[in-house]
Amino acid sequence: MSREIPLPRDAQITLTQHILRHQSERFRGSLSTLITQIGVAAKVIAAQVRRAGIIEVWGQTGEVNVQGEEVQRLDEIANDTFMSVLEQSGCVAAMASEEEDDWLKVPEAIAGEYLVVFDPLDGSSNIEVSTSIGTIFGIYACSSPPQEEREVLLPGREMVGAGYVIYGSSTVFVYADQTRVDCFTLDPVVGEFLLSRPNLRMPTKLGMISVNEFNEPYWPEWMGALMAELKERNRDERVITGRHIGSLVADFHRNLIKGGAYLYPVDSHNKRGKLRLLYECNPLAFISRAAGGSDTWGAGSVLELHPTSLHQRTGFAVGVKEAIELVERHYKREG
Ligand code: AFP
Repeated sequence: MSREIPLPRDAQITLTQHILRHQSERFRGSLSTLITQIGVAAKVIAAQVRRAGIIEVWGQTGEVNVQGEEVQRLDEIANDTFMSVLEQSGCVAAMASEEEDDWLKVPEAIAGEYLVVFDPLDGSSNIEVSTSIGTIFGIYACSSPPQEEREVLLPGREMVGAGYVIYGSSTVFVYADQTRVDCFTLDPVVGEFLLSRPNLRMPTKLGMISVNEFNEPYWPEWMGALMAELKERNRDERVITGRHIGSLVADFHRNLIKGGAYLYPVDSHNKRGKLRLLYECNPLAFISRAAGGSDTWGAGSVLELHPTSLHQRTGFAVGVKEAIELVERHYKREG
């Protein structure tokens, strides 16, 4: 007599199995392969990060990237790894990287049907001090391979999925489609990402704020007023604490799990904002919203902005809904 095979416990479900099980009919097939391939790139990068300090990946290459920042060796390794895995995946038509001046077109013979935008190594100034860093990515479906830059400059709301990888005390892979966010942890023994936090939801209670407070002299007035209002909540009892790593992706991950908000407004030193719309803000805004959180550039979601250049920057706040509403209220009053 036959019997049904019992479903494995959640903790034993691999990234590939999970993606195949939850993929909507519309994107079945190639998108699952793409996400699996991003998982492969993440494992290769994680292996390099883990050995930083032992193998020669610390330090700068001597080059300056399109953002005007010193390129770290690990930045370059992560970028090359990500680009080569995406190109060879057969799922990608074009890509844009924070580390590259221009967008890249995949040769037609091996091109697929997705556009991927990514920051290969966010928080790279933390590499040498062994603090969490990560890769952020956003995925768009393209009906035909992009031929011109304007076809790559898509608003974030058109993404079909987004995610990030954190190389921290463990390596985690977070992936979101419009409906759910799941977190996988790399089991270094078996070399697989296993489902560790299914259907992640952002807490509704605000418990922490991530902001570089030493930017205060450059802040617009509304930012000072917002911070004062938040600090006032602690008068009788500490209900909010400050947590800021300086690795947006790691700060976001902690806020997603524990209930917090990350703030980086436009200021007098960063007149157009510091964070990059395509590679950092859009994917994290997408994930935040899929998890029940929110985001804003000041008066609306960054996902609604129509990018005009690849390396466009923006003011950004992301996290618990209540905090984002407060940001928008202050921005409106004084912005
Ligand atoms: P890097 O990848 O160049 O280290 O940039 C990191 C980042 O974009 C973001 O992850 C941080 O939260 C932010 O910069 C920190 O910038 P400040 O030093 O201006 O606070």
